[in-house]
Amino acid sequence: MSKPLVSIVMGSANDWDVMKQAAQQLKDFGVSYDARVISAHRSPDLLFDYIKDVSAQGVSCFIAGAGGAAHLAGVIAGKTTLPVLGVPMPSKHLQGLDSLLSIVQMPKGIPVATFAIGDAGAANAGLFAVAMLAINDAGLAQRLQAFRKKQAEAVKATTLPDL
Ligand code: RP5
Repeated sequence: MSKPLVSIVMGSANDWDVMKQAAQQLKDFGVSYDARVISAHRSPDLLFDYIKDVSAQGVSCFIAGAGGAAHLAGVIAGKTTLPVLGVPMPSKHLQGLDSLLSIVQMPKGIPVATFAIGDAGAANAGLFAVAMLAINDAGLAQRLQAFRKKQAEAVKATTLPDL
């Protein structure tokens, strides 16, 4: 793939099943991305180096997926002024409520845009990144309009079964 416009980072390979929904949206819209596993607590040095490297390559934003204490998005946001989109992973014991509250409760001054728990949040983070990039890309904006139109048409064409 060409130089990434979006960076997708997740704390564990176990997050990929969810985070691939973000990657899929970007792929569908032809937006280049870099996706990788880097843990804020298991490999903090690697994370800091990566943020520097990928920022120098010209990414526009980060999508970070993490579960549990879920500090990955906040740590990335602390190291860059690029927008950071946080996706809470569904966790085993608290079903992702822990991840959601951790990511959404960033203290004032270092924002993380927080999405829904799981698949919908990951897909929407991808779509949100597309929307941000579409501000300066007329072709992308047109494809996003077409995507929305298709969704609206699908709703319009929906019928309910007879009783
Ligand atoms: C976080 O801890 C990851 O984002 C993952 O969601 C969670 C559990 O990690 P694993 O034990 O599944 O590798 O770092």
